[in-house]
Amino acid sequence: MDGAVGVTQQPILPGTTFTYNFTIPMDQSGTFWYHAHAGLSRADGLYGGLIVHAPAPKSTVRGLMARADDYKQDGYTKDLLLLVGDWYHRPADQIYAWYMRAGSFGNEPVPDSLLVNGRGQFDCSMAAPARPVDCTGQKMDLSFLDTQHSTSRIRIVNTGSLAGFTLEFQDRDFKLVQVDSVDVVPQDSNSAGILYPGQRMDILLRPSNREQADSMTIHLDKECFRYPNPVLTSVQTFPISSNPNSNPLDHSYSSSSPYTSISLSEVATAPSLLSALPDKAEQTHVVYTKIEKLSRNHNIPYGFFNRTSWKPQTGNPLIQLPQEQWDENQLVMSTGPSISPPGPDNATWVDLVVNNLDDNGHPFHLHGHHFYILNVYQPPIGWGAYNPFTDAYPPGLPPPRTSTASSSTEPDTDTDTNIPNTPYDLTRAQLRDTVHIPRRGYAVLRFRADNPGVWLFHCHILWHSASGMAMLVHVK
Ligand SMILES: [Cu+2]
Repeated sequence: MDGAVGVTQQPILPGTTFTYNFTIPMDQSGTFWYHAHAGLSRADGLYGGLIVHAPAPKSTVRGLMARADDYKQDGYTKDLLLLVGDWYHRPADQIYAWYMRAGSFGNEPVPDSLLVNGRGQFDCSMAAPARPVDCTGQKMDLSFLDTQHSTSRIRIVNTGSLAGFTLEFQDRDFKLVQVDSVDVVPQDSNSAGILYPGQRMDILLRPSNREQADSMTIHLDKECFRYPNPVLTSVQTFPISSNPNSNPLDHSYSSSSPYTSISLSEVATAPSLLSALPDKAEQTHVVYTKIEKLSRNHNIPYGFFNRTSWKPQTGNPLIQLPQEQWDENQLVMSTGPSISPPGPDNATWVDLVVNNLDDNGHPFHLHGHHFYILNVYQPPIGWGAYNPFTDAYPPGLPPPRTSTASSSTEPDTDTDTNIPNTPYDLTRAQLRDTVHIPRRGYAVLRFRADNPGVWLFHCHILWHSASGMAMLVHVK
């Protein structure tokens, strides 16, 4: 019951109710969120946080997602949620209609502002008559984040439709502890990003060192902003501790920070979570994705995986139909146990190579599974596609070392034969459920197909998933 309309259920019609009944494994906890997976409702505000707390520690907690729990020593006193996302001052169907025409040239609609937990700040004089906004002129602060003498856990979700963002604190620092609900090697900074739509990061925010007012700044990533929207303030600062002299629209911030910003694409997963990762997958699948403005589609931008632009199956959802009855809008990657008898202990390890031929990066999310990101590549020039069935080794990586060790100047030892024949540095794999694949680049994702069902794999930019940038993973 993951809510994907056309895949696992029909839409929940207005005035009706639907009860989600699902079991959360003992070993899964962290920051998640719920949101509409029908049409464009997410952009109109149908979302909220979903926090899964770890069970009380018992020595029996086991498995892939077992929490390291080693940061308990950081002892936070407050547990807070920040739902941050871009925001449009018109209903999502109007925004989408603007995008889905030849005249947009595939340039995404640029948001008007951003929201933090459903509220925002906006210069009311910029409100366009065609885009009325309920503007009170009130300054917004984040004083609920203010814990003067203790550490808070802040769970940050990008609930937006388009833009990633970087989050930065002035006169405060934090420890990054989880990304996508998975423990990472803790890292100190006062800034982290880019958090793309769908992604989450958990930080332990330390108390302010000084008496002066402190604040939080959100920088919306401009990669997808390809035409100007003069009403948008893409860098916004919100005061945390109250100070009558602070100006929430003041974008200047101290550059004397001792930290460099944490790049989320490089954050290492806790080593204890990598022990399950095998050297090789049992199955390999390769797909290509792009936004195409085809003449047969009247130059309207549609998202594609291979030659298929996804649309939800109408009538019964896919999970209730034999695969032969799925319509032509469903591109499916099927996987299942390679060993008999089938069962969770015999689940197949799968490599999914995703080539992003598009001129934009896209944050892809897989339902039903976390995956290990083995490699993400952005070519310096041209395209960096990888087809494991025809290419000797992945672009951007050196050829794998072999066990012959003929070129080695070291004397032969027994350890030479233990070098795995894999081009990937598995010690640097990242366990996530969303991966940003840069423009013209690719990613290699390895996951254990141990959750039977039909799962959507889709770009988490709403305008892209709505226009078809999605496919299915059928775990039999
Ligand atoms: Cu996208």
